[in-house]
Amino acid sequence: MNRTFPVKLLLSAALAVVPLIVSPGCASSAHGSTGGSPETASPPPAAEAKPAEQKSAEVQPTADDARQFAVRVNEDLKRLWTRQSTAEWIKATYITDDTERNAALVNEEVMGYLNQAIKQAASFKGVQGLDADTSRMLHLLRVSSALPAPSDAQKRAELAGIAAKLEGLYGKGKYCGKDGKGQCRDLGELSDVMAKSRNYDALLDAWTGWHAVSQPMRPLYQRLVEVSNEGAQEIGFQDLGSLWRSNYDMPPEAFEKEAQRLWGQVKPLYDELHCYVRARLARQYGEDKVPAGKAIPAHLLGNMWAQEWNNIYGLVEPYKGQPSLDVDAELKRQNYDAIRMVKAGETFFTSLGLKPLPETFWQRSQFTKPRDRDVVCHASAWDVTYDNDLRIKMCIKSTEEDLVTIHHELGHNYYYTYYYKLPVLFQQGAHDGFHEAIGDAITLSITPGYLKQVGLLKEVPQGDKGLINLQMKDAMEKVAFLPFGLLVDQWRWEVFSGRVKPEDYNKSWWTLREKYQGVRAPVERSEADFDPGAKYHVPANVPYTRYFLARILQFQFHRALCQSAGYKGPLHECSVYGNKEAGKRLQAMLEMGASKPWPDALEAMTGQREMDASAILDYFAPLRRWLQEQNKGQKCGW
Ligand code: X8Z
Ligand code: ZN
Repeated sequence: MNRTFPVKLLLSAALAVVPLIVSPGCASSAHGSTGGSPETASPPPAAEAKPAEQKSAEVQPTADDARQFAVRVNEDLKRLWTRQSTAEWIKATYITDDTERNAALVNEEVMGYLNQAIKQAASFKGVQGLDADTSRMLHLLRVSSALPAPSDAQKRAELAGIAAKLEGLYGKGKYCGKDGKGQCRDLGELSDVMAKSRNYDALLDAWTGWHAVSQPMRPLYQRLVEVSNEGAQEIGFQDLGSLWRSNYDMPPEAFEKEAQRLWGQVKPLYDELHCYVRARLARQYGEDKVPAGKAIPAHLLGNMWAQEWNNIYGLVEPYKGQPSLDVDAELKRQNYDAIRMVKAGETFFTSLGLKPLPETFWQRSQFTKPRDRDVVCHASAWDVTYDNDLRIKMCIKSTEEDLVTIHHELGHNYYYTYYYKLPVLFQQGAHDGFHEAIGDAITLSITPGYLKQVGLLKEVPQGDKGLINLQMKDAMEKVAFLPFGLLVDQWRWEVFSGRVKPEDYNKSWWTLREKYQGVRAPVERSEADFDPGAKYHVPANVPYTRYFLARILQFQFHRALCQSAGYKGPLHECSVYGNKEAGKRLQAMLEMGASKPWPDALEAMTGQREMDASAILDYFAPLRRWLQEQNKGQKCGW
């Protein structure tokens, strides 16, 4: 296996290396996500690389060469990724042609660097005596970009430009009425309609209006697929989907099976919820609009993508006359503003003994939507300099949904703050699903008892009826999401592999939405539409399976935190608020970052080495029994 290679070239190239580009993504380190973000660095200029090549002799690389190479790459990447996420931050908080071009240029540079560095790293394959850290860093380097570019400079520039444009189209997206002459509404306003309106036609109008925003993305996306696939192939992957699936410390084929195994565990619970909710929607909108035995029209579930259904809890509430679970109303009544909501989130983390957020977090974050410019409102968390420069970027509204999202984002920030001293290649979650699960695991401790304590609920629901109401509300958020969490990348994996061709992009999207979620397009769609692009993570190129994994992992984490707090009761009643032992357990995992394969991190936290849906199933056991009763005699399924 030992191959010879020009050591001097490799090292001098590394020295000359320019930055990479990574995307700050929604969460984990900028490079984890998009194309739009941190991804590239320009390759070492030929003029600098050449002389080294001429001088160097072909020698066998040693483990020490590999170690030095990894050290250098970490240094380069820290510099490059910082430049990248700085440009990305500016762009996301001020979308203009200039900030887009600026970000694209940095991304181009980062992509160039990565392409070169990864190829160089391949020369260490088979080197004897590599230490575990170095070997892991070389692996992480190879899978570090969600949008790899080919070495062709023109294509790299094209790809960076496309990525920036796609995210910009999403961020600037507005619907100005059917004739284009009405009042223009952005995603936030249209989402309010989806959440609050119970008028079939008003919902349909908001849904179709937003889904028109993504039509112009289609040719750009098609090209993004072609060029990034080429980039992935250059560094040895079959296609970009295979690169994404190689990020889980197991072969990509095994990961595909793993995701299906977990889905198989939770699908029966989802099916029961779907059946019950459909029957309630039929009562609201009529059997003709929501027929039994058929998929549910996608615009009736309170959310633009029908991914979480908690906004229509009022339509499905099992028992009327129980104490209200309406946190929105209390937030409004008590004039909670954005800062107060974020402070409430921080308080939960510090109650576990974790440190407060740095002062700069409060100075540099974007908490609310600026009135004077376009921004990317999709929530995200950042460490811009990979050095504890924590921020969130949100357009906070005083709703329970945003309170939950704040905890989610702070979970990312707490990961960052506990691993920022590691080399940048280790500044990631154990896998990306871990990163997404931290804040959510914390929100599982936001029980009615806790909410009452902080004055956001007047009364804690009691007895069986209270419990079922509460579980229904949670399930409408957590369980409803599962199939959506899985299908977004099922679609992209097929697109990247070429199994789905551009002429079938939209059709295949709806096939998967129906298959997994049991929802259908509310109006006829065609290949003039590009409905996947109406979901942020597609134009922003952020892999999505992480959220599916996180929905399962967060319950596993919650169970482990409760155990370390010495809690013995039913999982759904546990809150670790204020428990320092739980905090220590959490911190131990956060500090590991990506320095070890994820089963090691999972074991440190939970004692288990496998992802396991039994915790989410345990948690919802009372509701599941209740749903089975309710659904008796119903024509479930679709
Ligand atoms: O994108 C996010 C976070 C940022 S990582 C707000 N989430 C997914 C989504 O909004 O679609 C959190 C839940 C799923
Ligand atoms: Zn996130």
